[in-house]
Amino acid sequence: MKADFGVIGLAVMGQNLVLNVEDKGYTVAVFNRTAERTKEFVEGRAKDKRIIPAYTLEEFVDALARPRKVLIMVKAGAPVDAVLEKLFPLLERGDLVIDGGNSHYADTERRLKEAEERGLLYLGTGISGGEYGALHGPSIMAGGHREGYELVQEIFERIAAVGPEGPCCGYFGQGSAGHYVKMVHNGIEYAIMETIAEAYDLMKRGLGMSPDEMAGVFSDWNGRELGGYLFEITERILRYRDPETGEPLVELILDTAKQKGTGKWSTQSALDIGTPAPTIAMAVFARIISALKDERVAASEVLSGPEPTLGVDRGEFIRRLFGAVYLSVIAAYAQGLRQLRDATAERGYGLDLAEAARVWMAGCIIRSALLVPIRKALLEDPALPCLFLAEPFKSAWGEYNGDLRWVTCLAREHGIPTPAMDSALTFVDAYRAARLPANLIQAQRDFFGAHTYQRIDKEGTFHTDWEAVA
Ligand code: NBP
Repeated sequence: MKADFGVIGLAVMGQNLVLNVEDKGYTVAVFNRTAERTKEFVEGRAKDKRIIPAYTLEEFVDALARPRKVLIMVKAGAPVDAVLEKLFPLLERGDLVIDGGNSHYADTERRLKEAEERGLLYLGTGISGGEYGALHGPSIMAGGHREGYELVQEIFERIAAVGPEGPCCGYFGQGSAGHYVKMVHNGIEYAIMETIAEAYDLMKRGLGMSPDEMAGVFSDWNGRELGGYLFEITERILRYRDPETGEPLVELILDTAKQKGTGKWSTQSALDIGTPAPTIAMAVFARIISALKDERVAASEVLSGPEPTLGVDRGEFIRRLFGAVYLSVIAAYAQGLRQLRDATAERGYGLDLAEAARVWMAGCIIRSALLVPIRKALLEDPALPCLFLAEPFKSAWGEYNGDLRWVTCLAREHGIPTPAMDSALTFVDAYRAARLPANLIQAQRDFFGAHTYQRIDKEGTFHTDWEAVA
């Protein structure tokens, strides 16, 4: 009997996806570069299941029913090319290769072309939800050959998480559309995580709250309109005690965060296409600064600043902190969705933004109650330039922007960095400013570089001999 589906790469994601697909009634062939890992898997978690181990790629390809459907779940970058170099020549016209890792979208474009030249189908597919999602229902963002998606649509719909508006998987368009949507998903994830970390810092250093007290605040917020996975896990993290010491584990963890690629790529692409994504960018830079631990410790001895204690009423601060966090989280989604809109125009993806909101409703890291009104706003106006222009976000801005101003002012007065919240506020303040000081920048550019400028009182392009006038 031949397998319905094949998976190459049996690390965390690969193993759990295999078990998820098998659980839905399919036979799965598996291969991993290191044979020991395959053996361990089939003798352990995969025992007595419809899982066929292969110890060479030839054996693996031979075990699959045609057209073959192969999912690659290996480390992004060179490992994907290493697998494809050996796999492509073994496949036949009409077979499908799915790269389910966090590949850079430019790599996906290149690999897709190569697959096409060989008569193969290719899907660059973002899979979110980590270990748990892979096993119980991830969010799946596919892009590439539509005929390829049709071959696996049924499997994807059966393994995906089910949200309030259907299975959380979708086809987003040609080329690298799927990996691009996943990359921006991760950018939004960075910004929400940074916002939550800033709220934690304000409560901890600013108000002197204990992890259990902060967990109570996150639990309350999680039940409100911004509730979602990242708020839920933050509460659970804050309540977790280290079995060895009995201390809250979070306080024993080193304060340096890694940024592995997708958040950085999301920001690089935002800069390339000229779309404003400052909150996502600040979240990446916040992680970069956190990694300078030794320098920060040394600087803390020589650079003075105010005491972090906020000295305000705790109840009032927490009430208003909610507004600040809520608007910052909306800013993260607003900027990510705007980036997808602009990428579609620039890269010709044909992305459906409401569909992205639907696919993010369950299974993925940025799932949130907010995605229901976000999708509704995008269905009403598919070309919506900024979420803050639509209800209920327009009213939320009106209701809470005073809180965001107050919280970030206090944070600045007391020397507690809140880059995500600050950038969310200045993003909207700049966006809603009918006149910005860029007129002066135009004048400066014309002064030193004769770059010319436009005027508000007449048509045309102008240059001034500023030295002469001065
Ligand atoms: P890893 O990203 O840790 O990759 C480990 C796998 O890559 C192993 O199967 C390893 O084989 C294989 N591999 C490597 Br490394 N170099 C190889 C090569 N030259 N040729 C063939 N295979 C090679 O696994 P993961 O955490 O399961 O993630 C898989 C993909 O999914 C990544 O792109 C990741 O970014 C993405 N992703 C991960 C998560 C998560 O929560 N972990 C969530 C969402 C997406 P070996 O056993 O022989 O070393």
